[in-house]
Amino acid sequence: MRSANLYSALSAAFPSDLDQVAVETDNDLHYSWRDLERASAMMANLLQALELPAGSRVAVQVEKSVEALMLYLATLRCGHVFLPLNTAYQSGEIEYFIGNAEPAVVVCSPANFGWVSKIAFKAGTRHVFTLGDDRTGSLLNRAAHHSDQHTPVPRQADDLAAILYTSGTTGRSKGAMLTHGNLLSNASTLKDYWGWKPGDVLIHALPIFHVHGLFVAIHGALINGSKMIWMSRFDPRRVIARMPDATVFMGVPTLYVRMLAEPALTREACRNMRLFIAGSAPLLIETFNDWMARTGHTILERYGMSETVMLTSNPYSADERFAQQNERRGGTVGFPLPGVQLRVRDDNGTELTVGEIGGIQVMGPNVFKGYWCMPEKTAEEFTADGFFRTGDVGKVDERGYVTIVGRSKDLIISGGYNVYPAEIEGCINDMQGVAESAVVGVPHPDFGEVGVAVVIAKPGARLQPQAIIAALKARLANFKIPKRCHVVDELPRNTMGKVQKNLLREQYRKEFT
Ligand code: MLC
Ligand code: AMP
Repeated sequence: MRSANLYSALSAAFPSDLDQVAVETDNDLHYSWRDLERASAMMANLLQALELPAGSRVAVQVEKSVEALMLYLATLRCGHVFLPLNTAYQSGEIEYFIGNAEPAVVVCSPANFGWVSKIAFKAGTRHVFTLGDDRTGSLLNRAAHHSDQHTPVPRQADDLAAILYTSGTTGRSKGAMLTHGNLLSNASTLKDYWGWKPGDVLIHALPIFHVHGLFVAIHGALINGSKMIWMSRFDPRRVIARMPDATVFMGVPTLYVRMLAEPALTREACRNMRLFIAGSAPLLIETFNDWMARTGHTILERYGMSETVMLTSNPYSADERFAQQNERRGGTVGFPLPGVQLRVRDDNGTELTVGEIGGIQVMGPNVFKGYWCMPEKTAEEFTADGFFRTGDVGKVDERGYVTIVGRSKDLIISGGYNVYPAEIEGCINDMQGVAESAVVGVPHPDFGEVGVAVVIAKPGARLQPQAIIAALKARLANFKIPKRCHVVDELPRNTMGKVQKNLLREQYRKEFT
């Protein structure tokens, strides 16, 4: 049978002249397609020399660098499973991921080797390498001894390519298992749907440990043989300054909000740009309209998840003949992508009709294989007829545009990162003197939404909000920390005794606006 290794499909699209620039970094390094091919081959040979069982996990928590991208490609090449981890995760979080995924290899930043290797060795991982964002680390040192030729290991479409951890509404994070087939089908669909063409250049300013930066952006460029202008971190001024050299940009709404605050964002600055894509969090209609007024460009909003990669998108087509079809509508996430079935159901599972609001369910070649080692959780999230329950609440209008109106999952999306109140509440409730807590999301001008913690003290205990925040900072990734904490006497409850988070959200709605 023909191999479905994702790397083979991506590299087949590399330009015939492998000496062209594939990635240009913000510190002026130029990597050719040949560099990507060779260096990822060397890393793949290193991984293969470790003689790991098929499907071994390679867990990676490193700063953004082109070498980290090569490590992803190397993992695909040798048929192992890539497990990217947010650089903000702290030791308790990393301990959980490593314990749950049992990776055979862990790669971390040189500065974190001490504590990460301790966790990894304790969990039974035998190989821990380091990789810095300045082309240093034991991974590169070791890979340098290996051949720069490597044939991708044959994989079937159903074989795992990556595991992305996504937090649960209750309990701990779940590892979404994505296959070579999931990722390739989505990348191919988006290449056509977004009209990728020769000469496109992508500005890549997102982190590479989540779906948006790792799959949507990187696969998009690679499968089109397009150059990437690679920014180690998002800086609105630098992105605007590079727009004349680029054609495509992808970002979470916060990035658009921050660029709008820059006077340098003008029609002239965007003159060569073809497409601005937004997703991962709701794009406010004001941002959509302001962007159009300032730049003359209509942001294309799309919707996806770790479990499904991309599900829906506003249309790209610039073909006048499809005027009805090609309008990008602010406030909507567009149409289900080709091959994706999307339906809206009420709580009893009854299919809803046009305009009715309910739970969004999806099916398609992009939908993941399940949660790593959690068959019960997986079963819970799928309907009897095989649709995945997204946990998003929405509606479909008469023309087929999908709008997301909310979430049935208790989730805050802050600057494009997901924060699960249950996890934060658990940490606060463990603190001395705390009787109970509730964390709710409230509007924020920069991050879209941020968490606010509302805490009740045990009788006789005195709690300081700042001390609670400081204690959380020591345990959790920084983006999860509530931006404010209130110590109160009681929480609003319904007749069943359940905390009414909607009332808290209302009460603190204006904290930041
Ligand atoms: C940083 N901070 C945040 C935050 N990012 N707080 C809340 N939410 C966030 N997203 C806080 C830090 O804790 C710190 O606080 C302060 O801001 C400065 O930190 P920083 O690291 O310097 O921030 P900055 O570089 O400005 O980062 C902001 C950002 C970043 C918006 C550029 O968050 C980002 O890159 N977001 C993109 C996330 C993303 O890629 N999501 C895709 C998920 S995939 P303090 O108090 O310590 O100073 C997905 C599926 C799909 O959802 O559909 O795409
Ligand atoms: P993640 O688990 O990080 O993959 O986040 C996926 C979630 O992000 C989805 O379930 C949605 O709630 C949200 N999301 C992604 N894109 C959009 C969008 N364009 N509009 C609103 N919410 C979005």
